[in-house]
Amino acid sequence: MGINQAIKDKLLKIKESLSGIILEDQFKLRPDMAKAYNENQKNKYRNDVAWIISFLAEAIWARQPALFEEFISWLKTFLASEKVPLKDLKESLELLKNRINEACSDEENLLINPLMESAISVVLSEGQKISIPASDNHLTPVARKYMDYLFRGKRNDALSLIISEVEAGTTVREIYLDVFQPVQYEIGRLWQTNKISVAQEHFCTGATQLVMSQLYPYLFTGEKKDRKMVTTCVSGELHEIGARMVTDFFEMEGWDTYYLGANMPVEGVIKFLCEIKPQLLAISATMTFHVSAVEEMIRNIRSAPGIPSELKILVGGYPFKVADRLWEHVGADGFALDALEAVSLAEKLIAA
Ligand code: B12
Repeated sequence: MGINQAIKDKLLKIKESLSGIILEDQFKLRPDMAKAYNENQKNKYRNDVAWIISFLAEAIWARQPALFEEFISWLKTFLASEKVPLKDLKESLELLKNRINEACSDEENLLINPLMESAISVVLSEGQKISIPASDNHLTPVARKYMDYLFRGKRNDALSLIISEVEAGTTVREIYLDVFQPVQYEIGRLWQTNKISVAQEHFCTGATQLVMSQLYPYLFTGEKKDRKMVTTCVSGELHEIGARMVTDFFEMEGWDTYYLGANMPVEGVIKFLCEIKPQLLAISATMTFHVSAVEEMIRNIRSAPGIPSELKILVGGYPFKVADRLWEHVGADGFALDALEAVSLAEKLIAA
């Protein structure tokens, strides 16, 4: 086993106990905080530290410090919107670094410390990272109107808006990439900055899934290619709209598509691939701490009996956008930024 894997395993093993220890350490330093925190806040604190450790472990495993920096930048914004002072975050990162250094060997700490130090400097830096910024285009007014309907609970109006756009000639591809995708990202940003509730986010996401299903009759082009693809998310991954969009883009290009959705166990995917025998598998992951599950899924698929060696595997989702060439590290054949690119890359890989 390599050192990066060993560090990951060790950190994940101690993550729960360590998060409690860090809370106690910080309470000792800051009696004011110890007095002010109720049980709920203590739980949230421990969860946040456990989260930091998970992201650190995954970034070390992937040899991608950018994954951890990106997360700390995200956390900074998230905690600021919850009125947690940045000095508290900085202090807890310092305490965490000390405790990790006690638990790990010198050789391991040589790999861990640069990430912890750069996390602390991200907290001290001016900027804040708020999700991935959306760019404006000719459908931005439609996206705004659509989101406005959703925020006012007017799901039927949101649906009618999209259907009338499509009837007027806007393609489903444009609706997906220039309306649904930026709206979902904006919903995420508003949730991250505490401007909308989890309930509002769930309502909007559910509504968009409903509207997407109403677009189903518009997906079929009539021209069928003799090609099959399967899309899945890894075990534990709940973000499924990106995977669904990717699948629908292939359907619109005449492929036969099989969308397995969120949270799929590896064995289930392997069995399905053996039955369907597709040319392409698309794996989606949004949470950074699922990247190693993507690698494990690919490794198991490639070594399973009955899987054709020509099967091409594409990966995509948030962490693959953040970390350059992460797709190679997980053993995929390629990565694409969005659903449109995914189709052209797959066509190229299969023709090669
Ligand atoms: C909706 C949503 C949820 C829903 C998902 C429901 C569902 N049925 O899908 C629920 C409520 C379950 C959820 C849960 C969580 N979420 Co959430 N979620 C979102 C949100 C708002 C939208 C996701 C979405 O629909 N995007 C739209 C699609 C179209 O975009 P996409 O996924 O990027 O897909 C495109 C490309 O990436 C690419 N692509 C995607 N997959 C693939 C695969 C291949 C092979 C290829 C080639 C390309 C490709 O093509 C797609 C189409 O162009 C995002 C915001 C965001 N910025 O994405 C947050 C977001 C991803 N969530 C976030 C968080 C923190 C969480 C939770 C941890 C919250 C919590 N405390 O519990 C949990 C984790 C759950 C888990 N274990 O997976 C953060 C992640 C931050 C980070 N730094 O990691 C985000 C960014 C919100 C934010 N701005 O803070 N979430």
